[in-house]
Amino acid sequence: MSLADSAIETLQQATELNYEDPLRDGSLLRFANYGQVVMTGDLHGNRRNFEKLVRYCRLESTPVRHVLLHEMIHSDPQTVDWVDRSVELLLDAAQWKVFLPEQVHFLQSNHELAQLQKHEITKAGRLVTEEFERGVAEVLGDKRVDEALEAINAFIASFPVAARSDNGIFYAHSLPDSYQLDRFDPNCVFAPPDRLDLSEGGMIYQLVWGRRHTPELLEKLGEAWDVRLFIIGHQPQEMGYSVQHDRLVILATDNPHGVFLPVDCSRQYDLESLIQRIIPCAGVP
Ligand SMILES: [Mn+2]
Repeated sequence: MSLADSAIETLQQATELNYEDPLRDGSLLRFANYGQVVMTGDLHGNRRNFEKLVRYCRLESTPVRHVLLHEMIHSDPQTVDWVDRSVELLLDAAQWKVFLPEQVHFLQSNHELAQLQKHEITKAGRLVTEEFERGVAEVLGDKRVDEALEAINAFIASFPVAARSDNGIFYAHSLPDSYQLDRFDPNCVFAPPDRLDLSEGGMIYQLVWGRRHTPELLEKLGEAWDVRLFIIGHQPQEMGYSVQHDRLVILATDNPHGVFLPVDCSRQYDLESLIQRIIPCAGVP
């Protein structure tokens, strides 16, 4: 079996498992009031931090622990002859899902959505979706590249949009912009993925692309989703994380200061006690 053959098979299995996830309510994952959820920030192909996350989580021996992954693809150029090999991280993550389907989960993000929709994102003048495709051909070979890209798209389309734990915490790649306050329907997360409006300007598009979050927006969303605190990624964090408006934590897992955040679902948190739980990847052996 070639690398492409096994990659396509893994992606197809992971796609099925995403749809069958028993925690799913439409496109929302609901975590109960026990166990742990490890929230990450953007990974953007950072395999070093991903491997640390895998080592920290020890999911095989910690069955009550879950992990949420998002924005795994589209890495930044390292050298002149650089190729975006972030598909390798995506495949590692899909494989992790296949091994431990009840504990590994994904959330929709704007880079993955852009790849699915061939929506051209430029990062410093580069077309990241095309660079990703070139990387897929390099990593998996040219022979089945179209089928591999198709399997990647189906995998991305199967992602839930957000998660919620019973102790009042909401997890997503981002939240809508505050100027969408009156137009955004918080109930969109309850729709099944095949009925989601992922198109430009659609509800999920707004949720994964938004950046300006005001106290009013968080108040409205908190009420609609019955949560007090939010953990997201999306906005680059050179020092690993930041906090906004006393209830929003923004994580990044894609740089040397990258972090992740294990949340005990049986525990009530305020912002201070939540950020004390943040773990730097650099601290994981
Ligand atoms: Mn993003």
